[in-house]
Amino acid sequence: MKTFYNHLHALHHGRLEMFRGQLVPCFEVPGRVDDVLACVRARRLGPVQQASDHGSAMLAKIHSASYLGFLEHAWADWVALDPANATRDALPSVWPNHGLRTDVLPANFAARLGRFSFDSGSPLTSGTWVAARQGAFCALDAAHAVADGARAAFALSRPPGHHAGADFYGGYCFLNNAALAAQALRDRGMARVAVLDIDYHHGNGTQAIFYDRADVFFASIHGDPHTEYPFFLGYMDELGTGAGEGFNLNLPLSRGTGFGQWRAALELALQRIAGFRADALVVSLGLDTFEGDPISGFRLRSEDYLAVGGDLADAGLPTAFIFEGGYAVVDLGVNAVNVLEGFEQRAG
Ligand code: SP5
Ligand code: ZN
Repeated sequence: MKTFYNHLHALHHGRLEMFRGQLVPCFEVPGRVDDVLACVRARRLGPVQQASDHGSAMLAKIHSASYLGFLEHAWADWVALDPANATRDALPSVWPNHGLRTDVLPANFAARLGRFSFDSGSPLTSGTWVAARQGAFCALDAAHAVADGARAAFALSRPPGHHAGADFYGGYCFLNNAALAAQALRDRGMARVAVLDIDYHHGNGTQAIFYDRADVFFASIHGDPHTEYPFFLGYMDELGTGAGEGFNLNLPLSRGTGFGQWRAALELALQRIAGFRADALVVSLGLDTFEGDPISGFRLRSEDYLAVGGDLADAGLPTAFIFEGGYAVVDLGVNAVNVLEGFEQRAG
């Protein structure tokens, strides 16, 4: 399969994230994608190409104009707030929560950082907008490749996307690549699109974007939010709303879950996707379900990912793989390419 590689990803390079009262080195680092790219090449998965420019208007199909404007100018505004900010990444420290107003957009940039984010673990850097925008184009190209008849395509990019909503960032994510791919497939005439999120963390942004829609089914297998990030979404009783009721499926699993139980959840999700009669599948491919992941709690092993790819191929759908989380950098390439190779072997 073709890989659409974000050649600008390293322009987003956060240094420190807030964790329990301390600034700690970022887990979401450029080396993640470099390692996967090396494996894609070494194992000859297929051609690697840069994404074409789809223009910023495409992004507005998923994200609000005010959020996109905020992101585009964020770095300049951050430095304008204080020239010394040029040497440090932007992190929010105040949020319009708990009865505070979200209908006003203060001029102060620290306030706007909080208005458009939900955590302090996602540094915004000088190159974040350019890198995230190019990454969104990779996801759009992968969707178009699938719409043009490819059995599958891979968007290899960072920053990841599934925690980003229509007007907020967080969880290392700024633009929701999987949602953009799903929307592109809809726009290309696929009547029903399923998004299957297998990152360790619940895809709260993707769920929120499609929560009231019946044309995009969202399913997610993730660490139980009672104990795992992002904590405030991803429970089993979230079924969708309005026209979207019945088109959202959360399968939370306890910290410590191994492949047997995880795979049973995958089978359930795929059954529901088959029942939905999806025309195409978008996979939010996080590899932080790996036993060696430094910030996550499932126990999948490298060889398990070959079986995951095979199970996904058995769904029989044109599939766009969108790279998400995964922080065990040395194993990340092997694990990601195992999924993709497992898919290709079964797809024949
Ligand atoms: C895309 C994605 O996987 N985002 C995950 C965001 C998780 N952010 C909070 C992680 C807190 C990590 N702290 C772990 C410290 C271990 N000593
Ligand atoms: Zn994750």
